[in-house]
Formats: sequence, structure tokens, C-alpha cells
Amino acid sequence: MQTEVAEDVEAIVWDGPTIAAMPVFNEEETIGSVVLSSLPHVDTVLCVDDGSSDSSSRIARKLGAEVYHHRANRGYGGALKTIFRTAQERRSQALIILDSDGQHEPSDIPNLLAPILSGEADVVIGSRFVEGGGAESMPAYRALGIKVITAASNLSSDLNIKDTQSGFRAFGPKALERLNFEHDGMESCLEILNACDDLQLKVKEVPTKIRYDVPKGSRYTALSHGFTVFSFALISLSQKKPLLFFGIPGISLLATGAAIGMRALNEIETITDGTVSLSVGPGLTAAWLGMLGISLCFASLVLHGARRLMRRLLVEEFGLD
Ligand SMILES: Nc1nc2c(ncn2[C@@H]2O[C@H](COP(=O)(O)OP(=O)(O)O)[C@@H](O)[C@H]2O)c(=O)[nH]1
Ligand SMILES: [Mg+2]
Repeated sequence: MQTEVAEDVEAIVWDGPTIAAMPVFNEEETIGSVVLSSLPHVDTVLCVDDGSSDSSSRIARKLGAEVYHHRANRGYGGALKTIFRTAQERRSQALIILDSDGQHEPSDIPNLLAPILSGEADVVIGSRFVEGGGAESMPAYRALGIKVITAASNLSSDLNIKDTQSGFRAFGPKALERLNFEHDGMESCLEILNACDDLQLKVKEVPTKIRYDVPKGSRYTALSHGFTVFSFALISLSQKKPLLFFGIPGISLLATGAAIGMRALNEIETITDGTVSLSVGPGLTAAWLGMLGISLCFASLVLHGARRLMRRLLVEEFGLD
């Protein structure tokens, strides 16, 4: 039964336009060249302007892009939702998402499109960290941040993506039909990859170079962006791998508590002059750490069991996996 569902979905073929879409928020300096350089590679260029206060949308429309407006700012993920919905409605055979701030190279669009159009992949990521890829003048702290987020994200995923933070991505019909995400902020980038993992979509990374010498490379500071995405990666890890996330700290706390407790006991035994001068501190610390450790281990087992049960229910009752 399950195989039949998988085969049906595998067979999705849409013949709608190829679309290059970009979320836009106050990018009047760069949007024109991004639209113009993208147009030769796709049937439609789509911009989702999210309450910009500058001329971004006027410029984009004049140069041949279709422009959608959000009256109020919904965020990067909010714009992606509009983009996905539009691509689904038009049964797009391939959707490419790229930034409108000039960091992504539209001439790389064909490299992202090819694996989608040949059916080799459902999702393609333009990656800085595969051979041939790179980031011109990327500050070292950003590279470090991306590596940390990628490592945290890969702990809870089987995809093993090298560049989880690249927003330069392509999606084929199977991904467009099945992918669903909730968040409206930058963390949607990671949420989409998690969903690709859950849905067992075929994901491929192709090299691309991302520029950092553009007028306005990032809307948010590296710290606030990193914090939002890293917290999301940790929350996902706690949900997907509770044994690892809660169990390892639990066992470590339990072991530390036990070690402190043993030392406190040893000290009592070595008192030989008849006076009992008990130091309450280490004993209490050991007890607290031990209790916290046991609670975390217990929580990890309960959450792991609940997750397995839910999965079994979904598979056995609803045929989903
Ligand atoms: N629609 C929309 N686009 C946004 C928003 N914030 C950023 N963007 C666009 O999303 C792309 C990536 O944003 P950016 O701040 O450059 O992210 P970073 O390069 O990953 O740090 C750019 O093209 C921005 O114009 C937003 O709130 N709404
Ligand atoms: Mg940027």
C-alpha cells in the first residue's frame, strides 16, 4: 500500500512554467540587475515584495517581473509561502528561489534547474561548501556560524547537507506538492530542509558562489539571524532526537552528581579524630545534579517512546511515513 503511494507521488509531472522567484524587502539598488539577469533562464520571474518602502517593486515590474505585494511585512518565510502557493497553482515544472540583494548569481540558475528537469533531484541547493562553490569575502564569523548551525541541523537529519543556510534553491513538482512549512522568519530555510528529510525527498547540492560585496548583504545582524536559526535547529533536534538531546546531558549530570556524592562520602569516612564536621554543600549539589540527570533521562525516554508511537500510528493508521 505504502509503495503504491510512493510510486504515485514519484510520478508527479507538471508542465507549467519554470519560475525564478525572490523575496524582496527594500532592495531597490539591486533588484533591477537580479531580475534582468534571471529572465533569460526561466519563463517567469516573480518578486514578492513584503511591504517595502522604496521603489523595489516598481523597478522589478518595469523590468519584466511579476510582482506580488504583502501589505504588511510578513518576513522571509511569509514571502516563501506566497511563492510556493503560486508555483503550486501554476503547476510549475521547476521553481528557483534566489535573493534579490545580489548575493546569488542568476547565471547559476541553469545549474540548479538541470537536476530538477532531468528528475535527478526534487530539491537542489546552491552550496558554498561543496567543491567548486565559495563565498567571496564572507566574514569568518559568518562561516563559523553557518558551520555550527549546519552541524546542529544535520544531527537531526539524514540529509547531511553542507550548506543549510543557502537561500539559493530549486524545487521540482514533488517538492512543490508535498512541502509544507509554518515559520514566517528566516528559520523557514531550515524548516524546509527538515521537511525534505521527513518526506524523503531527493536533495542535491550544486556549487555556487555567494557574494558578500553587495550594497546590503543582510537585513539582520549575523547575531540575531544566527540566534533565530540556531534556536530553531536546537528545538528541531530536541523533537526529532530526544534520546540524544536530553539523554546525553541527563547521563552527564547523573555521572557528575554521582562523582561529587562519592567524594563527599569518602570525606566522611576519612574523618578519624572523632569529630563529625559534615560539609552539606557537596552532598546537596550531588543530590540536585542526580535528580536533574534522572529527570532528563526520564524525559528523553518518554519523548522517544511518544515519538515512536506517533510514527507507528501515522504509518499503520494513515499510511504516512
Ligand atoms: N519578502 C521579504 N523578503 C525579505 C524579508 N527579509 C529579507 N528579505 C529578502 O530575503 C533575501 C535574503 O535576506 P537577507 O537579509 O539578505 O538574508 P541573508 O543574506 O541570508 O542574511 C533578500 O533578497 C531580502 O530582500 C522580508 O521580511 N520579506
Ligand atoms: Mg543577503
